[in-house]
Amino acid sequence: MLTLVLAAAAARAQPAACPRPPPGSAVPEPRELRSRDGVLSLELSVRNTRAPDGSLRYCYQLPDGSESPTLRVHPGDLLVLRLKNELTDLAAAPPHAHRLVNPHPDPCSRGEMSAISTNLHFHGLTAPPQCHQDEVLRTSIQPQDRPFQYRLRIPAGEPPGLYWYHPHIHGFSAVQVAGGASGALIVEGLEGADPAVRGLPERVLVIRDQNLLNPAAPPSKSEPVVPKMFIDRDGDAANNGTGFGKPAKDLSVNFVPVPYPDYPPAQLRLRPQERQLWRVLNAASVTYLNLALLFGRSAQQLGIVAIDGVAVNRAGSGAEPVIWSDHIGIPPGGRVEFIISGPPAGVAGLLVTRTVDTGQGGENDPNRALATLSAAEDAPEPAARLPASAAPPPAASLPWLGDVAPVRTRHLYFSEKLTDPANPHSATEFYLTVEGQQPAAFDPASVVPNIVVQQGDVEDWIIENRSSELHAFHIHQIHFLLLDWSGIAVNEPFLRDTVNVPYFNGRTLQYPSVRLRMDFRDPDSVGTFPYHCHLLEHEDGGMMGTIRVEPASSAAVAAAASQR
Ligand SMILES: [Cu+2]
Repeated sequence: MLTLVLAAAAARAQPAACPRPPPGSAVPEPRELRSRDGVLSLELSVRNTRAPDGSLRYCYQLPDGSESPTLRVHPGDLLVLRLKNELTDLAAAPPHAHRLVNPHPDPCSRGEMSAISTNLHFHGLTAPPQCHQDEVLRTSIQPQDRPFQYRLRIPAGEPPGLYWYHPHIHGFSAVQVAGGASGALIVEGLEGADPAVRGLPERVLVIRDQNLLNPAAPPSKSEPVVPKMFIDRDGDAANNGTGFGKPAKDLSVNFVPVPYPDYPPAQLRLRPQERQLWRVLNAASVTYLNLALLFGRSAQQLGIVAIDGVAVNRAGSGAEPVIWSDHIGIPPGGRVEFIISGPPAGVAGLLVTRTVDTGQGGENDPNRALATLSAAEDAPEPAARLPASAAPPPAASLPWLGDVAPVRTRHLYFSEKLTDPANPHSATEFYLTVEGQQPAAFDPASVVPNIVVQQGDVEDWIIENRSSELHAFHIHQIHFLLLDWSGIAVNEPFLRDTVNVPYFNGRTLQYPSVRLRMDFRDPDSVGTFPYHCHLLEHEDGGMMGTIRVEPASSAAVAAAASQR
């Protein structure tokens, strides 16, 4: 009895874990934390709870209870983040679950992952893959640990733009991220790289996914009738090829859920025809986005200025500073920053995601609304605005990646296999294999990297998809250049850290592929880190490998260290 009373008192002392706005709410802006005098220091707790509606929620909370703050830093700043693991075992462990017995005392060397382990990945940053910085293969923080300090220097040459943080515990990434454990990180200075955004009000929109709030509901009567629903190999609603029907996951906009089957949109207000910079993060665990902004039925032009945290006119590429398009595809993990113009007074705007054909084996990502835009003279301004003037960014210190000849070409491929080929309902194993090696689900206990390169190398990787669904290739620490998409040269004049790889439909002579120019020139990339599918159910299922970037030479390492 006394224990119960004490537990209740302890629960009252803490802010409610992971509160969420109801469907149809105004889109809130995440709390913003800005660096001061070159330092951003914060305390963050990761918590979870089972909500009254039965859904599992995970969140990062500041001491005042606000969720998923946006971390705003400048190149060269120091980020000091003390993370307290307050996860509880909600007894809904995914199939890959195993519990730690006598965990290693040092979180840096623990390696083992369980449902209540956590850590942080700073997606897109070129921070070193070292413990207390951006290391996820060994770092495992347990609830009994004291707050774990992340302490990393934002590289002086980090391109300005949108990055993000999320947990990266192999086997448990999907449940934590789909539960809501994610937040935005902005490297300031985009206005220097791109004059088009100077002085614009800016909004951070984090699109997350989560298990369906109304899984048993029939589709809305306003939708065309779709064929019978099937379940894919991850247990999600499978792609039915129509653009309608039950989605694999619900989506939310800054935590405002937009649930199936009626998709009540979240609410955004802005001034008539106001131009804003939208920084959109696809923090979904498996859902692809294909964003469009409709006024009535007409899709508006969106001015893309940065992708995956890098301005599209990054010095040296010779690209235009703004790429105009009426739709924007974003794979899970990807970010796009773009200029929008709000609707005129009296005209309703609607932010939607259009259907994505994920393949016969993929999830159902149907057409659906996300948010309405209403224009009013008295609409509140977003909390942040880009500076109206800016110095140009420092010149890139290295030649444009597209102008560098690769030292070698590697071949990798995505594939899937039923654990019991005779039983279509048996579990699926997910592989990301270096050609010539044996396909195997990623083994966290393995200490042998799949690939070894030397710092300074530039390589071309041809990554095939031998499965019947889309995968999103992501590599930690570095950015790459997309050269070919399914054998067709695209030579994009900008960089990415996450790229969609088209699926195999069984009818082509060759598997679909991407060709990427991989950049291991930055000394901060030295160390061992993963590459994987960013559909986190696939990553957790084994679709991951590791690469070790070895120091170019001891002299080069000393020179690099002295610059930090
Ligand atoms: Cu995948």
